[in-house]
Amino acid sequence: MSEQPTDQDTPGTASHDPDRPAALLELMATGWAPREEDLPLEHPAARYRAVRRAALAARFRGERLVVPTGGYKTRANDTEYRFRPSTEFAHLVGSHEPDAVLVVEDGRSVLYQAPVMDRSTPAFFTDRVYGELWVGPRPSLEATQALLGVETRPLEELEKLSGPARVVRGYDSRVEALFETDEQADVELTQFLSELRLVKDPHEVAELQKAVDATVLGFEDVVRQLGEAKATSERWVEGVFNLRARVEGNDVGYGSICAAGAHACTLHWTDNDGPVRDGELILLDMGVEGHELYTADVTRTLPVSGTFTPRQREVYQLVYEAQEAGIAACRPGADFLEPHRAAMRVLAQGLERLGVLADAEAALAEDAQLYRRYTLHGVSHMLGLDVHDCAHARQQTYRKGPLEVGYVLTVEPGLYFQPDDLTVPEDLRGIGVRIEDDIVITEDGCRNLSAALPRDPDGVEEWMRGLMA
Ligand SMILES: [Mn+2]
Repeated sequence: MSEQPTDQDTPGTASHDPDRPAALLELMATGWAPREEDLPLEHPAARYRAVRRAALAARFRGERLVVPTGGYKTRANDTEYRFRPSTEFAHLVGSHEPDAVLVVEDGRSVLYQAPVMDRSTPAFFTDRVYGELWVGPRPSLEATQALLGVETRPLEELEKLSGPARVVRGYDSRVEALFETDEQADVELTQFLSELRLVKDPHEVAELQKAVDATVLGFEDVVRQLGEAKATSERWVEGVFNLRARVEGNDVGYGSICAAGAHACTLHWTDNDGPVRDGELILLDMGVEGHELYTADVTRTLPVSGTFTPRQREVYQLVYEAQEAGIAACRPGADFLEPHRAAMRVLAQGLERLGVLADAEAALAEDAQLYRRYTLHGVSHMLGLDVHDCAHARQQTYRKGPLEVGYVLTVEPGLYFQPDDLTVPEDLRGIGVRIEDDIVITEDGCRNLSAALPRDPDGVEEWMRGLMA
């Protein structure tokens, strides 16, 4: 008798999976009720995405444009990271299915996506990455088309396409290999899509507001649980915020920075494994990514005890005034860098008062910029689906361009006195403060989406008292 045939080496199975005898495979393939499905109503974002696709088609008239969402990324061996659609794809389509691809051609959009699995073949229960018995049912093509308002076809039909195309690269090498592409042409496509995201439409601003509102709840949770953080570590703070992010939204929009004490001076402190102590500050840079993947990006620097020491308050007040100057510079037509310059002037002058800089004006000189030893980073970046949104936009439209109505950007000045910096007074060493808000440019100036979280030092203390009581 020969051995039972098994599917041990088929894709999506693991070395520890038990053998599957043919009789079992046969049994599993039958006896399932047909799936019944009510078609969903069109998603409120669908009409906005249609406008974006139309703008894309108009820019590259007569060409084939290919926007993949990307696939699962391996964390280790046979475990994958949670899937997140590519930003370009999310902006234009909104499906959350892996491996899907948008093709825009002659003004017509087609979404190629994996259909519901055929249960007469074993993959639906043997494939632990895609098998619907492992990971749950996926939406049908009909439901996806109804929800998103885009013609949706089986993914395998994509492979019939070939010839020249512009492709958003970096997400799906199999899709890139299907077409004749040109690197420069592809860069132009990615660049255009980045610039298309600069102005947020009303639906996007509303989504950003939802992400910010959830973030505010997360900050409140953290303050309520500072006692637990003191008993454990910064990790408690990270965990509490993660909980809120997963319940209210999709995830955190970036690795939370929960930096107590001198960790605040490490700009991207994400180990979050240090102690949380009374008498120190804790810098929290955290943002919820909402269900449509727009993310907040908010920073508050809080006294762990609920009350600033006089020296902490002095530094905090200075950063607050710098942020006020930065926000005041946010209006249509202003340079993107104007909030930065305004905040840096305030910080440099304050650093002179604190005895850190000998001469603010000299430090501000273009060919010196000595204040940057303590300010470290720029004050603004665009915010949207990506925390650093529109990253492929050209300099003339982003960093060297004017602010326009509908832009959403952060204003986030900071001061960082490294614990071993001999150029600063001893009692300032180890203090790091950043305040960051999410600002939308409006006709008459700007609106602070994160204004619900107090920023001024008295307001912060009062807000904390209310939550810690
Ligand atoms: Mn930021």
